[in-house]
Amino acid sequence: MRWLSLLVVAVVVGCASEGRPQATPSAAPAAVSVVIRDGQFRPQSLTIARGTTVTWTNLDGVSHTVSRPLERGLQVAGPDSPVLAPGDTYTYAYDNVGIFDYGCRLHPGATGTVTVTVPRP
Ligand SMILES: [Cu+2]
Repeated sequence: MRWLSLLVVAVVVGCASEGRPQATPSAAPAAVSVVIRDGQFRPQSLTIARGTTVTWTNLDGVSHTVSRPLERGLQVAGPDSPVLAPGDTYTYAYDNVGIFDYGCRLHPGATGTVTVTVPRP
């Protein structure tokens, strides 16, 4: 006599909720991206509203930094990253209006400028 084995497979249905999360109006400050490629910051200059966060990503095969300049031997406001290995990122929030030059400490020819403006009311 043969017994039929009945395999009961419990199918667990993943109950993915139907409702998609609504896109909520973002109150977060704007964010922009700069890449480092071929020894240059791209874009090399950009204009942003105060409070904007800038993220640099090193897409080169060598290390770079994102460094504020020295002025009369004093550090001024601006980004001051550690050495960024290939693939690393660095983020800095510009909270003051002004024109901010920066560069790579390892490659003096690599420079960039961020102009920070007052947000529109
Ligand atoms: Cu560099």
